[in-house]
Amino acid sequence: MLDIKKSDIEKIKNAGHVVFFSGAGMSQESGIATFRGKDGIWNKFKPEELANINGFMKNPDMVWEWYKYRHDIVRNAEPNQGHIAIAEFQKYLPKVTVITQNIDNLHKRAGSKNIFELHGNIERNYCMKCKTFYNEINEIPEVPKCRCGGLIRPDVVWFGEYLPQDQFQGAELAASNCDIFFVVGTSAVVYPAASLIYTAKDCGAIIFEINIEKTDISILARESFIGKAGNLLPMILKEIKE
Ligand code: BJW
Repeated sequence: MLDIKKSDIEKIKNAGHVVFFSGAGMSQESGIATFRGKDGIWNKFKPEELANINGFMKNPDMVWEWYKYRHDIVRNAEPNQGHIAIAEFQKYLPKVTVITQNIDNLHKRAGSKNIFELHGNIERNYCMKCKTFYNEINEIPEVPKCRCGGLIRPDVVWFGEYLPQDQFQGAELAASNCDIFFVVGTSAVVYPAASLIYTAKDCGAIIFEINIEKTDISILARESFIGKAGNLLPMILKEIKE
């Protein structure tokens, strides 16, 4: 059940710019595991061994194999009703921006147009030495080498690495210039991505949260809608369409 006030529906309908800021919970219903929590990836794997440059340099084949495994899951996954609803919001609102921490490309595949990817994209890879980009090599079982001899790594952001500046700057601009900022399926503990919620709030946006449980940022939200993104987003969309 969606418990949203009529006045909030009106605010969304009249908004000039709506941002959806998504995390791993957004894709949970597409069969992609979240990071934290009971069934999270970090319960089975150690981030310090897999999601940082030292782990990769120590054991590149193991890290590559882990990304190959996750790439297979992403490739076989489909956007869920939540991704599809966000894409459909574009038809009913003047400006919609998606800022995602996810690397799975599912917002794009659902049809969203204006997307900032803060933590990269698992479908791209690049040479650490000459920075040449490579797609379509995720099937290779061991870490591939570039023509220049450099190691090829996934184009994702590991702990201790800077976010792609163009993506983060675009996201900051969107967060500081929007009327409504939806925070969907993120624990909001990873920075600087989570700082965008504070940016949006400080710049006057109304924050709505969609999550299966309350988080550290629930206190910033006008409403925290508790439930699955794939259920709640289509319900909000339906209200906007009426
Ligand atoms: C549902 C649902 C459903 C489930 N519907 N909801 C101390 C203070 C501040 C910062 C730091 C600090 N110590 C270290 C840092 C920096 C660090 C950081 O933030 N660490 C914190 C963990 C403490 N940040 C960095 O290192 C970043 N870079 C940086 O700071 O650069 C500057 C710098 C450079 C050099 C030197 C020093 C500084 C980079 C962060 C990169 C994050 N990378 C990852 C991996 C990406 C690649 C990969 O996938 O392999 O990004 S980690 C992982 O966490 C991934 C995610 O994008 C990110 C966020 O996770 P997310 O999306 O929130 O997922 P979960 O699992 O946490 O939450 C899921 C939520 O969904 C839950 O709330 C569920 O309830 C909910 N849910 N089902 C709705 N159906």
